[in-house]
Amino acid sequence: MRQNSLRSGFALLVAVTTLTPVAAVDAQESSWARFRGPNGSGVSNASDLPAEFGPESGVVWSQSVPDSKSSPVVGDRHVFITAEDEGELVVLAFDRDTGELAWRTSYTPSFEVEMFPDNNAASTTPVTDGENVFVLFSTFGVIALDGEGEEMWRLPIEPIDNFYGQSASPLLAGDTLILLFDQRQGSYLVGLDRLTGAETWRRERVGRVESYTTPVLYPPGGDAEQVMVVGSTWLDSYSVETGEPFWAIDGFGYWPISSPAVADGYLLAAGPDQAGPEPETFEAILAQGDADGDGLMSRAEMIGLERYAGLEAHFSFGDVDGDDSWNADEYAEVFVASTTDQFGSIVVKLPGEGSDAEPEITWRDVRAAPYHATPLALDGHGYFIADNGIMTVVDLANGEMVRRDRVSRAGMNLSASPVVGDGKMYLATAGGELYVLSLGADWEVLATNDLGEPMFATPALVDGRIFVRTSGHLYAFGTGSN
Ligand SMILES: [Ca+2]
Ligand SMILES: [Ca+2]
Repeated sequence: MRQNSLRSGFALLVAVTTLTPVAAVDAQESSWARFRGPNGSGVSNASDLPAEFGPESGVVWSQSVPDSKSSPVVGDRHVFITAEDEGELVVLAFDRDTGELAWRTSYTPSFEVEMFPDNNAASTTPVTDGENVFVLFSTFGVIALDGEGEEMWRLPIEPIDNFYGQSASPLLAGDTLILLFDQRQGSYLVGLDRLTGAETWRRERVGRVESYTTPVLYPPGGDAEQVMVVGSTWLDSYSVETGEPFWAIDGFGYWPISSPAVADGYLLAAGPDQAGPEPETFEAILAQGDADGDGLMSRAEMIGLERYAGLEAHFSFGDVDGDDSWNADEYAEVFVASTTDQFGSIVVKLPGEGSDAEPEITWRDVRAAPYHATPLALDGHGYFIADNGIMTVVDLANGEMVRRDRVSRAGMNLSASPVVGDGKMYLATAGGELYVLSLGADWEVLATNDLGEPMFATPALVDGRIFVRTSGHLYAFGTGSN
């Protein structure tokens, strides 16, 4: 499905029920409110977290859950997850202490969206203000549920036109729920009132095409003024209050998947390397393969050429108008992207509060860059972990790489993002191993835990608990001492 125009974005706002005002969001010291916890940093203040655990050890509670890619979030009372389960869009709330299912609510998709098979409508992670939870299903829209699972409001969306499927998760800045919809045409960032779903502001992202990243706030504390978006080639800063743009710098990769992280005045980002062999001109491709002579390369014509036989799964990526053919303009976008050198692991020095200085890219390395995993910054070090488990540690202040090494000699398949708590880093892999590492330039593997099932969700670390979602289970692990 392709949309010629998505400028209308959200459809009608419906079903605004009478609300009891809920206290404004506070610091939430003991929650894990959104994708990768506090401001998406991946860094928890939790202590007493175990290093060794698994299905048979360290289990505080566990539950069977349907498979989907979204990550668990933890509010004051509940652990929330979403799933697409047998055609239904599902929100599940578990008692944080006992694991008991508190409630389950489900929705029927409003439409179908063509997306990459690894993805589904429940790939974005919810956000909680501690009590209520806000979810985004890419075949439905935004839903706000209170702590009892009662619907507060809903906001249908129109289909988002991006190749892999909507992946940017919602976030909260005070009373504003912020959502990023980057797509082939008609990208936008929108702020909604947390309590009513009413649109507070909307910013069209002209010239910005698809991305899959979740924004972060800056400064990272409760007084955030800016929301920062790493999109295709651009890092944009907007006012949290009005959506007005503050500044933008380019130099980032096309179609980024890995989300940015902010700490200590630095932003870390990673863009995937799209570069293939030296690209041919569209004319040259037509000359070889345009069998019907219509000046377009159909999917069949394209993959009929030996050089492009492996392209089938990604053919739609370039097919902006959805006619199952590539024209010269569509190819040009792929061509440009595949020749860019604007990718890799990137460190940006951000202007201090109240400063007129320009943000500046202070470090970049195209080797071993993460494709999926969000970087992490802590104690002056930046950590970038490639999907194959090669970890690069950078000294943020002087922009020097201090170490690059493999987490596992056995190989690794990492889609989830690293998280840190109690002085340990946790890496959940698609292979079912959950690695636990010490930190710093001298990091070492402390434990390799076999969870027995693939993990694509990023764990949540709160109050002596590690909440891990596998393809079939949600676990709360602890040391047994709390
Ligand atoms: Ca043709
Ligand atoms: Ca086309």
